[in-house]
Amino acid sequence: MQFGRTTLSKFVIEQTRGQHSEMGALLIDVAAAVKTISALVGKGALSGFSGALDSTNVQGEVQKKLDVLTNEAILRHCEWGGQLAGMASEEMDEPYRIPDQYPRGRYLLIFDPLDGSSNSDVNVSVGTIFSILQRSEAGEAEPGDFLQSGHQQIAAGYAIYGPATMLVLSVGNGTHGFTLDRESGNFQLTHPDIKVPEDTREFAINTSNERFWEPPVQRYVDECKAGKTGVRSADFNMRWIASMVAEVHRILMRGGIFMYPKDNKDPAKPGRLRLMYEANPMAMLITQAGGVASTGRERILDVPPETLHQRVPVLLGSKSEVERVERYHQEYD
Ligand code: AFP
Repeated sequence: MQFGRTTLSKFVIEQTRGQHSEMGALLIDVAAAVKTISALVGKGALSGFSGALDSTNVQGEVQKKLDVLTNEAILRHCEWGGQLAGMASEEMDEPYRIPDQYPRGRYLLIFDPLDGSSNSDVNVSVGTIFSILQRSEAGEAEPGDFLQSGHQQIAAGYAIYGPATMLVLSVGNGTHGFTLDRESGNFQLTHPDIKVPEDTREFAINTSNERFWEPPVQRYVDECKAGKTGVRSADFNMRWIASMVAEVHRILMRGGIFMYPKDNKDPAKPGRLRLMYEANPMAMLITQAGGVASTGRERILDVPPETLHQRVPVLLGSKSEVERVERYHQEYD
């Protein structure tokens, strides 16, 4: 089927025709930024950009050179098109103001330019996560415009820079996967209408935090580890890649449950992952694929944002397992 595959551009133009056609052009610019980032991270140590800077981001995390470079790549690819009222990123304390020489639109692009970047120096898959919201009219975004719940997302997606570079996207009509054909430079539709298997025997959690978990999470993981000898009467497998994009991608491909729960390691932090540019976009993709995304006590997409960089507990993946953990939280509370 040499010429029969759908490209991302064709898909996006067809899916956004009409009310959101301008967003279609924005998504094509995001895909162009992803290609730039793919080429950069694909060079590994040859890029000359390995290692850390002596700067920290708003999270207080040491910034990698690639964090800053990939952030710049997205800003440059997307600021000029006239679709955006503003942008926000994990790597920027405040929202980015569209330069005056460019027209402004009504969309808001929020992103984590290089998720899993602590893995970039050890050649493990990393990714870019993005979310698109809109404001009522075109113009300069106010900080408050970004604080919309996950249900308000018009589109969400991620790129995964693995053996293949893929872009997984939802515009509210299912979740679809595209693979970068490096010869043509096109993203080709390879995984239309992805569905998360409702059941799974695979869980992902950083068990080094076990002593800090709340009892319902402890109960769930203990039962998985007990396998056939315990109440689940089935053996489980465990994965932890420490790159959320890679975990979510695996779950979209074959099912599973990913957990970064609330823990009392740092009581000031209600979780590690950020609501606006990690949890919300991933929750849209998982939900559109028939999975569930929860804090354990409420669905991620319902969480009302209070601050741009707020953190939230995340449990997401196969419906039956996430709902089991939610039930354990209800029984505990
Ligand atoms: P970095 O972007 O700092 O590497 O963090 C990645 C991440 O936000 C998410 O992608 C992983 O699931 C999670 O952190 C890994 O956290 P631990 O390092 O505590 O396992």
